[in-house]
Amino acid sequence: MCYEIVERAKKHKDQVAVHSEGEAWKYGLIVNRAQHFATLLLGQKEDLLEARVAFMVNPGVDYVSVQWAIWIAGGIAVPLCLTYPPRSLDYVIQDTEADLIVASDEYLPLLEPLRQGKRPFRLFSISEMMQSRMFPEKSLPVLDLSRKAMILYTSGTTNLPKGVVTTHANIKAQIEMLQKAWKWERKDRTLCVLPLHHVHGIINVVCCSLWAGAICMFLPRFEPEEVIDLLEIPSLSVFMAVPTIYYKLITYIEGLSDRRAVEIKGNLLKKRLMVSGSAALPVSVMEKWYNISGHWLLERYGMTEIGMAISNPYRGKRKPGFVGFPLPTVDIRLVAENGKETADEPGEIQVKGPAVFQEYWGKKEATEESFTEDGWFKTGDTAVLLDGYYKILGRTSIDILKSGGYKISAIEIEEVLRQHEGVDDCSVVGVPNEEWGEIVGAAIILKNSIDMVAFQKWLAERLPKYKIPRSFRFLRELPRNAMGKVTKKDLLPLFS
Ligand code: MCA
Ligand code: AMP
Repeated sequence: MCYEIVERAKKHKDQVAVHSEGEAWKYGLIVNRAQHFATLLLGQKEDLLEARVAFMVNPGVDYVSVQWAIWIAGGIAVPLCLTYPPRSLDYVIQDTEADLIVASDEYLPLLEPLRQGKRPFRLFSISEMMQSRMFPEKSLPVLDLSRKAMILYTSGTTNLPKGVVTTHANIKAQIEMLQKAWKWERKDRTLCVLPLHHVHGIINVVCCSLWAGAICMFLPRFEPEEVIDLLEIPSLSVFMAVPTIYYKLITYIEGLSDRRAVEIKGNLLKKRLMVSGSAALPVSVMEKWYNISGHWLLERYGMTEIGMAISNPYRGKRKPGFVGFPLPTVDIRLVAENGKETADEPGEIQVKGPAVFQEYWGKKEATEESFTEDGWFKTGDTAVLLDGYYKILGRTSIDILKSGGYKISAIEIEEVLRQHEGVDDCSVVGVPNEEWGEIVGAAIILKNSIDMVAFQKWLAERLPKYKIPRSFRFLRELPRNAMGKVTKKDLLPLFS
């Protein structure tokens, strides 16, 4: 048996699956292409046996074909962020020990030099794969659902990001709970504007729509005007995004004439479902979006390690500032500071269920530490249950930030800043920001004066755009407690 999403696709082979690069691509074509790519990835082998296959492929038909190819060949799919600088790409490639990499042609110049690194890998370009002779279809391996399927990188309280390993069974559970809760149907059509190296884009948008036999339209990058134009397509029924995207869409629509805004509202009203997640949705954004579109956004809570866990109802009251109820198959408990389960006090959200990840790649200790002895995953998020609805209160660690829906480790950025010759010491905090949720703020003690333009360039070579500090404070000393530890709560007011 091949991976289930591909088996399902075969049942509606003549139906359109993907809209990308201005063209419509049918399920049957994508299945054939995935089988062809799988044959090439396998070469002489019969099963990739969980070999890591990293892929840096543009959103659209190529992305889906490669992801399916890796799965049906028995590999582990490792999607790479398209905007990472070479150092960040190298980290993921080395950490997963990827032997095979597939890339859209434009990324080859970026990846080619990395082959000279500690671990050489085979690099396939999409155009080379497309041109290569069609082998007689190889028999593909029979996959057990317990096999590892994907590794996604997520920032934690430690320095470098950790690879979150999910099995085919985990992914199936993550998809099926959303099919049920959000009523995905074959007649749906969705628009993907999210990056495809995170659960929100990969699972909630792309896999869920294709699992249902629906159509997934891809925009290569988020552009408010284009998104609004596409949302006006009458058959486009489902849209999912992070709060920053809704904020940007609101700003764009507020700049249009009243007549155009009324026209847009008329079209948005016809959508079946609009979802927000990945970061707290400010009540002000929810209310403004209601005025603009007539939709109360469905806010839900999730995490790379667990997929989605809590959601406002599809039908029923969506409470501003709350994330709702546990999704099907998800068990949730809150654990207070005294270590006891609580029903009426704030506590850490702990999660159990078939969607919860298997392990952090190559990090046995970190995996063990993230679960309780009786198998609950500790999210590090604090919530409270009020009138049956969960409300997220924040994170237990001040070192985890959320900016534009991206999770960022303050420690990772501090480690990078300290490598700069002009930096003596530093501390990084998340500065509240209406548009981005938080922006990265860096308090720095300088050894000697630095040229800010050169400094920004230096940072851009080492960090993806969204991790680069946006606000700087240059201090003589950092606030510390009696133990000598920087008190980040005292730093924050300096950024206001
Ligand atoms: C970019 N800029 C920023 C940031 N990012 N400024 C402050 N903070 C940031 N984080 C600046 C750029 O430097 C640039 O400035 C300008 O904004 C536009 O940059 P660009 O990269 O073009 O930004 P964008 O395309 O407008 O991106 C905004 C975005 C993006 C679309 C909201 O951040 C995004 O796709 N976020 C989604 C992330 C996501 O999917 N997370 C899900 C993970 P200048 O013009 O001055 O150069 S969480 C998850 O999966 C869990 C399971 C869950 O619950 O969902
Ligand atoms: P990531 O590791 O990138 O998957 O991010 C998961 C984190 O995003 C969670 O641990 C939460 O801190 C945050 N998050 C996701 N959805 C929400 C939400 N609706 N409200 C508040 N925080 C959220």
